[in-house]
Amino acid sequence: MHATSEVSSDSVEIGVHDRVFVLTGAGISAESGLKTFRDSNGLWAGHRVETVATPEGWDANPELVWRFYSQRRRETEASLPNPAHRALAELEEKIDGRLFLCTQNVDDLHERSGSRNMVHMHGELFKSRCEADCGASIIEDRNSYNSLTEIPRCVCGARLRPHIVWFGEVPLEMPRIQQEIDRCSILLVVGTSGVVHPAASFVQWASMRATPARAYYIGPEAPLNAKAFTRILMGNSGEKLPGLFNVL
Ligand code: BV8
Ligand code: ZN
Repeated sequence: MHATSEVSSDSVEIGVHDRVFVLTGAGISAESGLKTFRDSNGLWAGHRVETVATPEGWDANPELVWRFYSQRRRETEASLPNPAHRALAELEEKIDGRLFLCTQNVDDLHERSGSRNMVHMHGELFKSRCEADCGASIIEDRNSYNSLTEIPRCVCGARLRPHIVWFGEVPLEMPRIQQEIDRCSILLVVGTSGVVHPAASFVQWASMRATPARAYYIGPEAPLNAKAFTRILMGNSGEKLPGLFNVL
């Protein structure tokens, strides 16, 4: 009696010609100890999202915004990648070049796990840029700024702001993201509530094509856009992702 390759119901088969597009959200970093937006139910460190993650909030109180992002820099530095981040980096390695990762997260846990072919569509916590768009390059910045006198300045004299896409601002790398969605055959969405657009529409874009992609969602609760997925695999990503992929 030869062993049949027992494929559990919760496994995602990846064929030799499959291209995988992965979208991750705050949920993939939850098991690393970083709060999700929903856990803070819209209140981040006691602040309303609108106050600390919008251009209006920045204009009204840049010191508060820098204090908020400085605190998240410290929290992220103290956190470690979890098995979900590592599983995606290993899959990228295994199907070399056929995996593209788009994260909504501003933490660097994917990079620290070895992911390479990726974009941060909502910016990066450890980068700052000139608020006057003077042409100076975006800088790597791990500093904390906790008072008005500390707000960093660009060479042109304008203030440096977090390199983060706030609500009402245009996400980064959209043309490349669109291109990768158009050519993927598998869309994997991990740990995002499906509330914020345009990220929440990616599954529609991938399944409304002439040749729809297979779309899987992994998380402990169904996202808002659940019905657009081929399959919902319920559970924490740190437990579900390792061993999930059946690479042919
Ligand atoms: C734009 C950086 C135009 C900040 C972020 C009305 C209708 C539709 C849209 C709009 C509207 N009014 C305004 C808009 C546009 C707006 C929007 O969508 N608003 C929402 C609130 C309605 N969007 C924008 O402004 C965007 N820009 O639209 O520009 C445009 C459009 C297309 C093309 C060109 C131009 C810009 C939005 C970016 C805002 N910045 N982040 C920072 O981090 O400081 S958004 C931020 O919240 C995240 O990055 C993420 O994108 C979003 C939601 O967070 P999630 O990642 O989903 O996390 P959440 O807490 O919500 O959910 C966690 C999930 O994890 C849960 O499902 C949970 O079950 C799961 N989970 C928990 N534990 C685990 C787990 N999963 C796995 N394992 C676990 N262990
Ligand atoms: Zn400048």
